[in-house]
Amino acid sequence: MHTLYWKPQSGSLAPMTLLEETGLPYEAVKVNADAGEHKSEAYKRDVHPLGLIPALRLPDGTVMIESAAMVIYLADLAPQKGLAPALTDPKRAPYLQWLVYGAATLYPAYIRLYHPDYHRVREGDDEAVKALARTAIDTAWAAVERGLADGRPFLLGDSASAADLYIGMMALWHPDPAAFKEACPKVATLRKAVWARPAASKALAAHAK
Ligand SMILES: N[C@@H](CCC(=O)N[C@@H](CS)C(=O)NCC(=O)O)C(=O)O
Repeated sequence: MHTLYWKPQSGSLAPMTLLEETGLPYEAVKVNADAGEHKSEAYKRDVHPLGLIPALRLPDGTVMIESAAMVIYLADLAPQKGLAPALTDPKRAPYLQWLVYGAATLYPAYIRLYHPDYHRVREGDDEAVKALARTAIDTAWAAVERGLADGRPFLLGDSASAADLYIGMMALWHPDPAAFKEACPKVATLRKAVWARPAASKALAAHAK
């Protein structure tokens, strides 16, 4: 059985979505982030060495960190669900590209926007950090929008993959939903399709609390 360490309104939405989509049995352990549980020595020792969420305990007891890695791992565990192109499928390359793009390009830009204090070198830096982050976020989304320019509903074509679920999570985090929908209508449509899925919507409802 897998165990997901999670909290509402966080990146644990992605692995929880995959757990729901794949139907793999799992236990969800809600981390009391308001009380700073994830910053405790015990949590850093036993769960996530950086004191972050999510973390996924595997059936053999080891713990996996990094949300995109969890998404790739879980999708591969349930090939019958069709959420991950096979290793030899030409779609495997763009699949991995968009997943890593989400993790390496979009996620850190959002962290800069919502936690400018993490990047503060001097008092008063926060507004500049946020402005640069907002530009980086919008530039990054424009590239995703271009990836859908041929009219495909999902990143790899006609059907949703785990990359859409991951990118669909990032699309929920934009600070200005109206501006986002106007600038990136195709991504907004993809986002709507992702969260209309019954399994995905269950994870989303848990994360809204
Ligand atoms: N690269 C990590 C990022 C994890 C991360 O930054 N999680 C945020 C929540 S979305 C967190 O735990 N923040 C708590 C904090 O910074 O104290 C991943 O993809 O799992």
